[in-house]
Amino acid sequence: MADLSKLSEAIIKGDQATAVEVTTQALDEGTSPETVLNDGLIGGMNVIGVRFKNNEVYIPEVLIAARAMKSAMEILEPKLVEAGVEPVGKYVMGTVQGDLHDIGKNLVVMMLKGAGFEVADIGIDVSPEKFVENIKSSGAHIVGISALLTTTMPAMEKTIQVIKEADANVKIMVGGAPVTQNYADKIGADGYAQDAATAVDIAKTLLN
Ligand code: B1M
Repeated sequence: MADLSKLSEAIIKGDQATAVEVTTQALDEGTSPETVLNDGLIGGMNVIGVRFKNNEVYIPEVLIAARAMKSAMEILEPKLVEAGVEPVGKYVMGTVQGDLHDIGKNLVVMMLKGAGFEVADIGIDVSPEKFVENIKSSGAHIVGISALLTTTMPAMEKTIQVIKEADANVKIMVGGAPVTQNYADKIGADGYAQDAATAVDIAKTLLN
């Protein structure tokens, strides 16, 4: 019988081969894809999220864990689709116009995926119009905007204005090193997170 705690442990350690092996074994034995996802993969990523937040692990460990998760997800995803498992929420994420930084954004995307969100990552230097287009085409519940430069923070405010004017029924989250809760409140965002693990907590709160 596949041991899903071994799968969580493999994600935490970033052990791709074991993650793939246990996922395959669990599915072959008839464990539901949802159980494999929740008890194995998401369980492991949650641990990494908490450790990252507490500075017990750093960016390389998170990236390695996310890589192991991605390999296991490649096997699991078709089974989840067959089983009709709904994502916990749909999320569109991009770096604001004029800004090319994406390392932090990518980490947030990985953690959101790890928590069961379906994420459309629309990249860097994203115009307000492209945000709106993608929110509408994906039916996203939440849009995330990342900025790393003080000079691109005003573009964040502009993006929020355009999204609101487009009447897109979506919650708006912002983040990135220069962004603060005060700034988020000032520009009318619904949520702010200072790191990737908190971003997942805030996103879950915004769904309710
Ligand atoms: Co740039 N850069 N950079 N840079 N760069 C900074 C940001 C800077 C602080 C360096 C410095 O001067 N000390 C400075 C900004 C100063 C300021 O605005 N006050 C700066 C500058 C000036 C520039 C250029 C203008 C340099 C130049 O060309 N003269 C230029 C701008 C280009 C542009 O964007 N138009 C530039 C270019 C670059 C590179 C391309 C070389 C490269 C980016 C590569 C890439 O991203 N693919 C780069 C890098 C790597 C950095 C530093 C060194 C590292 C940024 C990073 O990845 N951090 C950075 C200095 C530093 O931070 N030490 C710097 C790690 C990452 C995990 O953290 O992105 O904060 P972070 O993400 C965190 C949280 O903020 C949060 O979660 C993440 C994980 O915990 N988070 C969110 C992020 N997005 C979120 C969204 C959310 C929620 C949470 O919800 C939606």
